Amino acid sequence: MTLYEELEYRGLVYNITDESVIDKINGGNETFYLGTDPTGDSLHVGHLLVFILAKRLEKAGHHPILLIGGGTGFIGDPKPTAERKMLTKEQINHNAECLYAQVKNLFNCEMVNNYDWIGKLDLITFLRDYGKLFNVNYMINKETVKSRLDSGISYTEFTYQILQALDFEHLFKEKGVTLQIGGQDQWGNITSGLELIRKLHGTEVFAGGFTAPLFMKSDGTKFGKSESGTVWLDPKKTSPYAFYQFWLNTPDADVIKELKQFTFLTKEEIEEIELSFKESPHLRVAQKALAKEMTIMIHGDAAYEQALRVSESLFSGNIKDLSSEEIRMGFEGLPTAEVDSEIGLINALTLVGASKSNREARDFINGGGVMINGEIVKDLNKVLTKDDCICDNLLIIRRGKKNYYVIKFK
Ligand code: 485
Repeated sequence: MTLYEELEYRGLVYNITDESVIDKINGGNETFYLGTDPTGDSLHVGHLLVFILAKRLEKAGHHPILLIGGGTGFIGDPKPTAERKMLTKEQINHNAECLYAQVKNLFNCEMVNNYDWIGKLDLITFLRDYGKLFNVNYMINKETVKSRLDSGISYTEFTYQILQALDFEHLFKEKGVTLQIGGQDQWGNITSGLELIRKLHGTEVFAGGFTAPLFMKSDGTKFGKSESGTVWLDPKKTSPYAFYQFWLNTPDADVIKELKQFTFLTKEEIEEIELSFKESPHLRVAQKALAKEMTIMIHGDAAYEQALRVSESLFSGNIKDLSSEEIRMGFEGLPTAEVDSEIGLINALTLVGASKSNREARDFINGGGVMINGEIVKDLNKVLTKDDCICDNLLIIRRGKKNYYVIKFK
């Protein structure tokens, strides 16, 4: 397989600007870039595919440059729905610093910040040297602009594509960048850059664009959200355990596709997993492999071992051996009730939603289906106090095989 064929097999190709991109990719010695705007203080799993594409290109001998949009972040890439909220200078700088540190861990490559050149550009130069090269009709026909014409788009966001074009041309000139990669939503911005390069450097030079698909789950919902919201790469925002669980919960219909797209497992390894997965899907070998690869890739071996241990303890109900930190991780986002100093077990079950009524709570307790911190409790008069807490001010109730609840003392 050539590199390009491999990328196609992986499901990482959405579009390329022309056929010559294939030869250049297979040639393996181009300098390419990808950009991200500091709209938040962490990347999330929705960003990952393009970074993984970048890693694959790097492994094959290409040279990556990562651009942080410290300049474009002031403007905002138009979203299909509505105008973006403007961020303050402090927010942008803070986010840019966070992204910088995060990406450095994830992907060790040269990084640039487009504030360094966009920030220096004065209005007259911008309009004379660049604005003159962009035709408004051409700009309006970009999907990102066209889709906003009815609802309205500010002049500011309308200009965004020129700024990204200017970046591509700048990096082409200064760093020999010939290829820009991005998600499929970046197509218009990438092709604007190619236009500019051709206008300023002629049509004989090589420059190309490559987009990766945006990820949609087979049920049509957006990828990258779990029940408790966006899945971040920052372990302070999404614990490694929650991250692990996100991948572990991948639907059967998506899991093989995701193994190809997101992991560096070989074709043979994936085929082997697929075979045993199809034989007995309930064992979830494919999900386990995906969750393992991704957790190790982003958080490292130790975090994976820990996520696995927490998952297994929760599954078996044996939570006594977990550390306070692991308990917090494992129970983050579960139904929680806050109580003052003490509460009867029956009331606690109803309060936290483990039972619909006190009567049902009694039945659950009598039937031996209620555990506190991993131990069955059959005492209907049991009163929960701070002394029952398993870590600091938390205690864990389990009802039935899989339902966990948290009681938190104030
Ligand atoms: O020169 C550039 C300046 C800014 C950008 C790219 C090149 C950022 C780009 N306009 C953008 O908005 N990217 C998104 C972001 O930053 O969150 C996402 C894309 C996604 C994928 C990802 O960045 O929506 O498709 O490219 C890396």
